[in-house]
Amino acid sequence: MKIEEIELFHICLPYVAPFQTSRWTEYDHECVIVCARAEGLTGWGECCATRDCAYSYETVKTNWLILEDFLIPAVLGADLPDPPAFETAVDFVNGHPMAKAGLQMALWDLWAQRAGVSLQKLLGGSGDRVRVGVSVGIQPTTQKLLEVVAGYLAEGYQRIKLKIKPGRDADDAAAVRRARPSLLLQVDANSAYRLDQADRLKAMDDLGLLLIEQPLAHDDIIDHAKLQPQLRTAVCLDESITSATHARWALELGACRIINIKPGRVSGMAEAVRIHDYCRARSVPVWMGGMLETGIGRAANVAVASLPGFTLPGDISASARYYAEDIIAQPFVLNPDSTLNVPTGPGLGVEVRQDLLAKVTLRQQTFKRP
Ligand code: OSB
Ligand code: MG
Repeated sequence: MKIEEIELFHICLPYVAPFQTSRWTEYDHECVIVCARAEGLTGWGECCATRDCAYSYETVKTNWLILEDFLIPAVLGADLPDPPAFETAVDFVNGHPMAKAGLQMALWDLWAQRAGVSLQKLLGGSGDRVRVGVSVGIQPTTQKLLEVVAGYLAEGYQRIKLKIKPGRDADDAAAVRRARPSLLLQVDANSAYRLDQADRLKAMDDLGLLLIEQPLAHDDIIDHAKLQPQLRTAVCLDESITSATHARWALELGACRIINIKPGRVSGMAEAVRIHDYCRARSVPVWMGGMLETGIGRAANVAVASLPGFTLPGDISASARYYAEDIIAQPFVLNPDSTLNVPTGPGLGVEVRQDLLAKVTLRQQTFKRP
């Protein structure tokens, strides 16, 4: 499959509500959307880096820069029949997994369309729905948190993730637990703690949490390996796992018992599947994380989450949880059983609303071979 043209869009889409974590607050979703053309087909992808670098060193602008200067020149005009061919073509670029993943996603859309199948089918996933939950940002007060959680439960979400930070952790989580004794509940610290603050995390050990996500630094598998044995609750790594090799290191060291997979964070769906396969062979549960994606990235995440090792509900909520208007024609809607439908059309199976895309685009550029 010869890649003939690539288009980039830097977009900004407002959220229905601000999203606060231990390290940053987001008011709108800036990201790079990738459009790739080959053999009369159009494929879409989304890079998941945010405007600032609190979650990862990558940003919207570094995504654009790495795509423009290195990744796009490496793939334009090249014959890329399958994911391994793409991975080989961009292997000379160290790091920048989110930039690579956005471009790879657009090519997966093309590969699946060319094969005449859905992305789910091409990946080997199954089932018509995936189980999902919702990630709840830090709220101004515990009272407000209880109200927000109650609102999501009323909408039908059956699993809640609370963002936490020192000072807004055990008390908040205990309040939610008291209100909902049997709720599937988990917390995410986004690297807000140090190992010498383990007592704050132990304070949540009796709350029946599914997991504690990324308590320590993004690049610190070693201290996570010292923390996990001190807790009964499973540690789940997010930021620390950027490849299947990191997953192996973390599991061999005992740094976690669960892994959050985000295709964007691990350089693309191909590596996401490798992490899934590695964990599944060892009976380590995985679940699909989220980066507040538009419908494009969401469609990819839903398809990957239909692989059999994704045994815990994902951070892939309905479009309306994020956006008043998503850039896809049919937004994702929550089913009463706390699931989202897996698209069945060819490729990603979503239709991009070009009118709305143009409206939210801050910068656009088309790349062709000179
Ligand atoms: O740490 O999982 C995270 C959003 C942006 C960046 C990092 C994270 C998150 C979320 C939201 O928790 C997940 C979602 O609903 O997309
Ligand atoms: Mg996380």
